[in-house]
Order: sequence, then C-alpha cells, then structure tokens
Amino acid sequence: MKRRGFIAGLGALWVAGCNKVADSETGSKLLSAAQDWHQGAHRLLNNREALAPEYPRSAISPTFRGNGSTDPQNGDYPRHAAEGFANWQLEVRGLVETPMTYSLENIRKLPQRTQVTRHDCVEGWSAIGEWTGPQLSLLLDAAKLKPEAKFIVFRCADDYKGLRYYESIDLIDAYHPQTILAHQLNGEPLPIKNGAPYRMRIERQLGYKHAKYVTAIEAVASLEGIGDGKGGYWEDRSGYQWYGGI
Ligand SMILES: Nc1nc2c(c(=O)[nH]1)N[C@H]1C(S)=C(S)[C@@H](COP(=O)(O)O)O[C@H]1N2
Ligand SMILES: [Mo]
Repeated sequence: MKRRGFIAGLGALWVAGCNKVADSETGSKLLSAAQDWHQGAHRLLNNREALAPEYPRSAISPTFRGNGSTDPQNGDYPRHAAEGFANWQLEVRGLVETPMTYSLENIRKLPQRTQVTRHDCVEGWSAIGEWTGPQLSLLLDAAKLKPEAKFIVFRCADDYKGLRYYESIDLIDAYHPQTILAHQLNGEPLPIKNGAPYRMRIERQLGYKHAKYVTAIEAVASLEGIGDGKGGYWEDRSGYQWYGGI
C-alpha cells in the first residue's frame, strides 16, 4: 500500500510539475523518457492487475466535486439532459466483431459492480465516492474485440474550452475488474457535474483518465490520428502523460 502511494505521488509529480518543461521540445523528450521510466518502474514494482484500495461507505466524501466540464452546453447534450437521458445512446464500436448500441435502460440491466474508491486529481484534490455500473470487460466481451485492437478510446459529449474531451487506455486497464462504466454515484443517478449519464471509473489511473459524458467506447489499433495523437485531451493540450497509473 505504501509503495503504491509513493508511485502515485511520483506520477502526480510528473504530471503536475512538468507542464512548463513539456512546452519545449527537449522537455517533451525528457517527459517521454520519464513516462517510459515510470511505466516500466510501475510494471516492475506493482502488479497492474492488483486492485486499488476500496473503502467503507462511512469514508464517502460529503460532496464529490465536479471538475473540468461540469454542465456541457454544446451539441445535443442539453436536450438529452432535459430528457433525463432517456434517448442517450452508448456505442461500442471500432475494432470489434459486433458493434453494439445501449440505452441507459440496457446498461442498468447488466450485472453491476459497486466500489467505494478514491479519485485523485493531479490538480491536488481527492474525493471518495461509491460508483456503480457494469465492468468495461463485459461490454468489450459482448462486442468481441478483434485481435488488432490495442487501445480503448472513450468519446465524450462535452467540448471543454472549445475542444472535444476524449481519453484512452490500454487493454490491461480496460480489463481491470475495477474499470467500470459508472451510471450511479453514492447510490443515485450520476449527477451532471460528475458526467451523466455515464463516466468511466478506471481506478488504477489518475483523475483525468476517468472520461465523463461517454458517448462511445471505441477499440483501436493505434492512437495516431485521434485528436493530436497523444491519447487524450490533457495529453494533447498540456503534456499530461498518457500513462497516469496509480
Ligand atoms: N468528458 C470529460 N471528462 C473528464 C473531464 C472533463 O472535463 N470532461 N475532466 C477530468 C478530470 S481532470 C477529472 S479530475 C475528473 C473529474 O471528475 P468529477 O467532475 O466527477 O470530479 O474528470 C475527468 N474526466
Ligand atoms: Mo483532474
């Protein structure tokens, strides 16, 4: 446990402390080397399949703040919000044998996992919440990944500061048992500020990886050509590391 905390701290440091460095080209190279080192060290020290700590319900934070987008106003989102997300569709697509579309009702009928976990944002705050939803592995197995699939991309509904949010993870995190498509927080439908109707919980990753307002789950062979190719909104914009493992 202690070791994981240390590694998490290290990850946060790289991410939070190095935005300036990321602006220069040598800085970027340094950061990439650091990421390789961090990822390698993380693999060596830490089994990536290990569970993140889970907490008793008594540890749940009184309020779970919203961060980044908290009330998307672009596109169809306001209409869906007004309809209580009754017509929201979630697609599972890309390098899969059987592309799937789910309604919120379909998602609620699947086997669910509930977990009380701590969210760590690199901006320096944490919160504990209880999340419920189907495991991502279930959705991926239902659609059957093609052998070429190497990454899972999460498409989001919100433009944050004018740019569409997205994120991506590798298949180790995608099949981690605590990686779920959450539609409930603390036993209630997910609030808009926290990503309604769905947000990812990827408990072995830092906060920015937990995509909110998910519209599609896409299996791809490479992250090239998606956004600026670095695997996520903050990775493209601010040099946050793609691998934000904790
Ligand atoms: N679609 C989308 N997902 C997002 C963000 C966002 O702005 N848009 N912000 C990220 C960041 S930096 C954090 S810390 C968490 C915040 O989750 P919360 O709003 O539930 O606190 O969501 C992440 N996922
Ligand atoms: Mo964050």
